[in-house]
Amino acid sequence: MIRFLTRFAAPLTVAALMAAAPAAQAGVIFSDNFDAQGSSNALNFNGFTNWNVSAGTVDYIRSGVAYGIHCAGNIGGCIDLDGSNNNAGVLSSKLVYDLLAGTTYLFSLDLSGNQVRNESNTVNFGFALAGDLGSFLASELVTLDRTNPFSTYTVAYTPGSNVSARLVIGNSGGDNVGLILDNVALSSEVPEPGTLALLGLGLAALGLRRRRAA
Ligand SMILES: [Ca+2]
Ligand SMILES: [Ca+2]
Ligand SMILES: [Ca+2]
Repeated sequence: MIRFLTRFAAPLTVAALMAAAPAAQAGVIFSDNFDAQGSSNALNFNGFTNWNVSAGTVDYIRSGVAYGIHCAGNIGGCIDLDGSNNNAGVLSSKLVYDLLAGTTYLFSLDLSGNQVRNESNTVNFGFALAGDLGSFLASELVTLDRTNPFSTYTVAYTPGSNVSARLVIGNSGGDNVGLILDNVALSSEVPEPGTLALLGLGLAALGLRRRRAA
């Protein structure tokens, strides 16, 4: 009977610890759906609440109002990342985020194809050094054809040491037709679930060894 308990108690302990471990805490730090940014289309718009247009131009779009462009969910506002002066835009967050070493940050956004012209466009987005927007700490490239529907793309970054960063989103090229941007979010994820699971396994193994030594 004692043998039976020893053999089967350990897996039960691991399962109990893993069940007790909380899921990753995803804390939303910032989000912007552009729906309250304005009530009409605005070409070469540069009056964003949360964003600087650090290079080129972008257009503010109201869903379905003109140009045949629809925002995520077919409602509200969104951004054409290549404005109307043949110089595609770069958006950078007005806020500087002090990112902590060892914490994982998730920068996500919704992108669709340009919806209006048969061409592909590429957007680079990520975390850039606050004082040097050209220096990306982590970034992702997304290339979409005209008809690609809205989908969510995410870049994850875990700094090795504390760093001050801005969120940067830029479309390549400059022909007045870019990818359509909506639903930007920044969140943090601590602690990582894998770490907790490993901790649980470690504790369980320790308990088993102690029980055998006794
Ligand atoms: Ca929107
Ligand atoms: Ca445009
Ligand atoms: Ca283009």
